[in-house]
Amino acid sequence: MRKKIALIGGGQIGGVLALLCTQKELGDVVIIDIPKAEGMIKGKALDLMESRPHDGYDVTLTGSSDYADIKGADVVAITAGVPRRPGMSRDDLLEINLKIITDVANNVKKYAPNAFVIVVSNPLDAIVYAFYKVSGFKKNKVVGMAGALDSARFRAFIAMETGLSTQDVSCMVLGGHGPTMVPLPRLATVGGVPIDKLLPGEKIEAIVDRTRKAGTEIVQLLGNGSAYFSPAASITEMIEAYLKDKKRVIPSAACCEGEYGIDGYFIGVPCVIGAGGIERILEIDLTDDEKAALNKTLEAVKKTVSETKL
Ligand code: A3D
Repeated sequence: MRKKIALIGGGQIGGVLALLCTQKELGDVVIIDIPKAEGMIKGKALDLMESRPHDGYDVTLTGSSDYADIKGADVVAITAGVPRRPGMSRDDLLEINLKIITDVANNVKKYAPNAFVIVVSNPLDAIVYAFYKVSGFKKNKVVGMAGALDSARFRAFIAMETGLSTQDVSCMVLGGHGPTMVPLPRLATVGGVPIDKLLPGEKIEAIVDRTRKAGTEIVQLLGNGSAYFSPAASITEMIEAYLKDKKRVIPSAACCEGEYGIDGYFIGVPCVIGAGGIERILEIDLTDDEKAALNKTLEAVKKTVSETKL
């Protein structure tokens, strides 16, 4: 039997995510949105159904505003909410997206209690925490997508600056999904070669800075929303890792209980994603500077989480 993937929110990210999940034949896709947007998501689902003959994929897509349609979903990816506009920080979205995630969490708990849930709505670190608290799901079944995207951006910039293949770039970004995130250039390599052998120090610093601000760079260019192709690709990678039990190591916002000295917060750490969901958090030794940066990002995460009052 095919797997079932529920996408809560069928906007910019949700639409591209539906396309990527079907092109990879990861499972049947149900897109849920508010009643006002039902025509739009039914239209996207039908449009994708009609592109099946070209690509030859056999999964089905449907759009609905009735949560009963996510019944028994194996994976739930949540992009419901509002995105940033120029001049807004991710934290500016908290009030509205918190109300939405509370409603979504209650419905996911009711209809898809065994799903692996990937939260994407911003401010990510607080919204994933809120989903966890409201749903009561086990910590291995709830994760925030952020590190996959932040690391992909870091990788893309390294590839762009070195002129080498993105495929060979490996790197990691830890911490909260915001300006205090912690890219780790010390661990970045291209085909196993450390990047400080390929790029001068000031270029590496510029890449790190651009990575931290990459979301805002896209918001400013688009003018009416935030990035959606790369977030959708990052979510797809996580869904695939879970459904295919790939044991991928993907930086993700996971609930730490003692790892990295963090307790009870979701924050970006290297995670093993397989059939058990977040199967393991990998702990690596950090330098004093990296530890200080992680503490700073933790303070930022604690601040937004405290505003959820959960
Ligand atoms: P957008 O295109 O506006 O889509 C959001 C969709 O959610 C819309 O179709 C809404 O109708 C729908 N929605 C609103 N309320 C509900 C509800 N109660 N139930 C179901 N659906 C609802 O936004 P987008 O797709 O560009 O972005 C979605 C979210 O992802 C935003 O909060 C962004 O800030 C966030 N985002 C996160 C990242 C990360 O890396 C964490 C990256 C990019 C965007």
